[in-house]
Amino acid sequence: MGTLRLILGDQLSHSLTSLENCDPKRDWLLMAEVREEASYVKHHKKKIAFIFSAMRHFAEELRARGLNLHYTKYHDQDNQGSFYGEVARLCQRQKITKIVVTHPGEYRVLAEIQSWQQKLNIAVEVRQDDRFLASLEEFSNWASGRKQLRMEYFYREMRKAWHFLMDGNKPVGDKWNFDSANRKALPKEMSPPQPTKFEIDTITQEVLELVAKEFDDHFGQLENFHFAVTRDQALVVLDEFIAQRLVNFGDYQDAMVQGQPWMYHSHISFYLNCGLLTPKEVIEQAEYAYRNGDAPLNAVEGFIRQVLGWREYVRGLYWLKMPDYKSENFLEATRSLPKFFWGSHTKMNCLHQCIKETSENAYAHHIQRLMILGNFALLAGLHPDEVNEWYLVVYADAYEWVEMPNVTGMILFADGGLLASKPYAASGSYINKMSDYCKSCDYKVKDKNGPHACPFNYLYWDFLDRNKEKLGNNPRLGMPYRTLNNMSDEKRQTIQRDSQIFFKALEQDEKV
Ligand code: FAD
Ligand code: DLZ
Ligand code: SF4
Repeated sequence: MGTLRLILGDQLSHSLTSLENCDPKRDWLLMAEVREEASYVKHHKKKIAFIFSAMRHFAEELRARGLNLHYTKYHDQDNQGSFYGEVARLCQRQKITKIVVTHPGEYRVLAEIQSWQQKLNIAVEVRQDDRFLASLEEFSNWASGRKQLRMEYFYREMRKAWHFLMDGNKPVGDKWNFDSANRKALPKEMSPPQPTKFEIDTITQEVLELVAKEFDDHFGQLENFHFAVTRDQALVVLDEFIAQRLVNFGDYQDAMVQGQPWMYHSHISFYLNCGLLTPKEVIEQAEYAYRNGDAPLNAVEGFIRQVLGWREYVRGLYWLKMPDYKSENFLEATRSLPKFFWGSHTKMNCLHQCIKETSENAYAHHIQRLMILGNFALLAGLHPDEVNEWYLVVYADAYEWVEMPNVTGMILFADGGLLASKPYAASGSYINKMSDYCKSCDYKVKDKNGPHACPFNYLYWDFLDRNKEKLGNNPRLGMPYRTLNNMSDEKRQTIQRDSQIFFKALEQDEKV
């Protein structure tokens, strides 16, 4: 007579609530590599390899703690292929009187778990996930009665509640946000350090072989796998970020350089999201670096805002708005995802570089995801379902709770402005300012129209024109709409014509 404690692949934390008051003699822990999770979308090969390897390493640590763990490997003969199948199998084999699980990260998994009590006739307890700094109830209380849910205000409340970067009641430096200092292009003479890399051990090697065999038709490259797969290794990634890159994180947060996928970013989202690191320890280390004089305030505040602000905020928003959030499509976008998102060539160098790096690394930094890939998806009117699926597939840090608000809310404005006060739309000149991609592009960023013009230039105006009814009254778009309204009919027609030629070529699968 014992409790079954299910640990999911993104719950690799020893402090997990589902492990509290575990009886090592009577309780069973269950971890399972299941086909359903690995293929409900066709995750990037590196993402599957990372999760399976991190799961197997975590399982070893649980066993070393003397806990009773049942671990189902992908190739195990009796593997039932789903969480439910594996839970039901263990319930049949052991005398299980209760199932305990920490709140999962995805709505579909929660709905599934909530059905088990009836199906198995065993009590199911879902415990809070206290690895986040705001509980779902706290977020919901904050959101209650507000018309707009701006991250900035939530972030300030979190700073006060947790007393991060505060001097008494005031924010350190007398300002909540130093973002205006964080928009520099990378000077030519600067070269960001290489990311922290780890050797492949026997566990990872076995997993790499499994993925190569079973998921060969999935997107992305498996070669050059160097992710951390244990907490100790993830802590090394964090330490090296704080010591080597945090100092420049703020200044070059928005910069993009061809051949430099990692820049001065932290590369810790993989580890935060699967539980190898906690947001609290990450923020504390960054604040310590500032207090110690090792990193400037614009960098440290900028970094803490991402983890304490954006990360907690998108999770709160996801759970507040699901399941309806999944079907939001405010701008009524319908276009299919172009094939080049899956790796075939595009002449648009910015997109080509970001997709190539995504395929190689299962990673792209924020501004690539937002202002190149996301910007194109917005301007081209790609359907939210297809864009959401792509982002969920291709990044090793992607789980629906964090991916969907970023896609539906941040890049596609599909929630009608719940998350963002205006769409993040930009023409080629922004990309040219923040990157060196345009120098090696077939298109000319300075040309506004015609066959050689940068497509972002005419698509930007076409997007505003197409969506005038829905966006024309947005106070933050006053300037561009005034410019659009002052354009001659001839200019507008040229923009429309170029956009139509471009979209037709996309539809006919021509190389654009
Ligand atoms: P850094 O730039 O070093 O930032 C530090 C940390 O802040 C990140 O590790 C992350 O935990 C957090 N963070 C930063 N921005 C965000 C954000 N907008 N939302 C939530 N957390 C944030 N992040 C994911 O973790 N998983 C996703 O599936 C994901 N999908 C995204 C999709 C789109 C369209 C966009 C625009 C952003 C997405 N992000 C996602 C947010 C962000 O791009 C990544 O967290 C970041 O690039 C991860 O790299 P890093 O660890 O080097 O981050
Ligand atoms: C992403 C993923 C994959 C690819 N495979 C597994 C798996 O086989 N077993 C598992 O427990 N978790 C896996 N995960 C992570 C889950 O998808 C994640 O835990 C849920 O989406 C809940 O957030
Ligand atoms: Fe991208 Fe346009 Fe620059 Fe080419 S010219 S890299 S398409 S922004």
